[in-house]
Amino acid sequence: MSKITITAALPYANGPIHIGHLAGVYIPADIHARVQRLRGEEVLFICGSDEHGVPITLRARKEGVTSQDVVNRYHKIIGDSFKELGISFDIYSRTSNATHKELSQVFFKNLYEKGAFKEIRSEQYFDEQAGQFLADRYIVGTCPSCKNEGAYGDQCEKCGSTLSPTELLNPKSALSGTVPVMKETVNWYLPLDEIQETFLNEWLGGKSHWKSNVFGQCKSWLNEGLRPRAMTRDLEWGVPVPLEGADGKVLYVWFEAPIGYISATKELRPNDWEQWWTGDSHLVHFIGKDNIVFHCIIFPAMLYLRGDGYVLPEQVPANEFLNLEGQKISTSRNWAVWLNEYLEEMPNRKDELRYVLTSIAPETKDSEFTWKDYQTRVNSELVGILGNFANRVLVLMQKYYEGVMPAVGAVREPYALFDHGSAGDHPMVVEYLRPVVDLLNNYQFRDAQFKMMELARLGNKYLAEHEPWKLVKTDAEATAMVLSEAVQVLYNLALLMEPFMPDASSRLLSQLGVEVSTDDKQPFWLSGPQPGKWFELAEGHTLGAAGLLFQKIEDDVIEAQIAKLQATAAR
Ligand code: B3M
Ligand code: ZN
Repeated sequence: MSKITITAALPYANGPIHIGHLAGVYIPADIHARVQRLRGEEVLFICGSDEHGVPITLRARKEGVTSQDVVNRYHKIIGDSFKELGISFDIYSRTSNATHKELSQVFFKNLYEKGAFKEIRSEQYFDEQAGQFLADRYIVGTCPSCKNEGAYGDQCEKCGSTLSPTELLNPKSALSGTVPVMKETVNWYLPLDEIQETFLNEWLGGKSHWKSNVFGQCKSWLNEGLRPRAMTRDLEWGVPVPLEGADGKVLYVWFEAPIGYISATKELRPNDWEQWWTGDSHLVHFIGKDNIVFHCIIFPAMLYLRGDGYVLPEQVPANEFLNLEGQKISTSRNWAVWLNEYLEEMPNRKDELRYVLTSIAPETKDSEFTWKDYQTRVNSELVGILGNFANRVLVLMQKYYEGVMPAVGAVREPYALFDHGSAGDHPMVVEYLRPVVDLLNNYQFRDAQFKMMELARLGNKYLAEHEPWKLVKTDAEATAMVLSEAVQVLYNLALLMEPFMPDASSRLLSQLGVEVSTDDKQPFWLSGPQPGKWFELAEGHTLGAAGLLFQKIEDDVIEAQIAKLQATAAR
């Protein structure tokens, strides 16, 4: 048994969660956490709200409320909606709490005392009227490339160029509208150029087994050569820099936010939290592609400098982006399907969303969600294949055997589903169960779920081939064999569905009249030398009541969603 710390990127408490976040980060992370738990590993699945950073302060200003008000509101919305979707975090914490503030200050101090930082003086824009330094986002001006007059100090949203504040023409402060002046300030930098030589080149060089999109991005950062990066900022909202004379400065949000994983662990396990971050504990970060540099370069550099046996990430299975109806998902343009609204408007369809988003997960390249495709996948795959198979088997079992597993005589060809006399590993394990487990081990959630559905497809094909509803009139023995094989498929399918669709899995298990303890499920999920196990219900077992596993989605429901998306998009 190993300790595994699984983290999912801390969402900015600046807006609700949308389907892009779910497909890229939270659903794969949840599947992974569930599988590890099913295997009997000791898992902590950690997440929380990222409550600092400039966008939050901008939103607060725009709404005329405090930054704390903004994060309180979204922390609740986000946390509740994750819970409702069945994302099985062991803790959903937040970075504005005291534990986090203290721990990130301790972390900073520790690196400071080790001499890890370089103190660098620089000139930065300062708003004399407001009496404060201006974060890049707080400076607006004319874009040097496209002449857009509303460009920000870090980016022009019109032409997409990345900018630095000094490149802007006619810079103005977003706080007071006045022209900012240059003023000297001191900040503490991580000399990433040096850390690249002493640590990152070699450590990252050994990660060629990571996903190619992740490894490729790391390589290109290293090839370009890293530059020192400020770990403190002249800002008010954030964790204060714990040094004398550092008033008005806070820790860079990307310095303290990843420490949020550690402080959440401490909050959850005050007595043994360190064991999850040191020694032979395993660390896996689930993130989106825009977070790769922070999780594969900066945070590992911090953990390395910290020393004291701190672990480094073993895997960072970052995903690409999900688009929506032909366009990029955008919070500011309100082009998104928001989780909290989905849960309200599409009641009792949690597993449908999990299923569809896993089917189209942007694992290797950007992918796309459309409402029509969502409808098709639910209606033809979940209802048409999985639900239909389950329902046919369970209804026929009630009809012919009053739901009690019949006696099955000697195996008879051609009715057997597989070679029951096979000497080697169980044929169904080899064909279906192990491939699903192997794909999951390889972070290929999309293919794993597809392979799981193949078992349902097989079940349907098997029924169609042998037509037990006809066979029953001529051959009682063969009928018992066919239906009993079909029930066993359904039983294994119900188990296999659990990490992907936990609710539907438990509904199906109860329709099958079984309760399996977590311990008993273990052999199903093991990999390596122990190849997994094919589960069977014994003769005489009584099934539960049949019911519909999934409901068809009608056209008008989908049309209403498309119309809403168009109508509420900001222009
Ligand atoms: N708050 C999420 C984002 O970039 C960012 C992740 C922090 S993980 C420590 O959307
Ligand atoms: Zn521009």
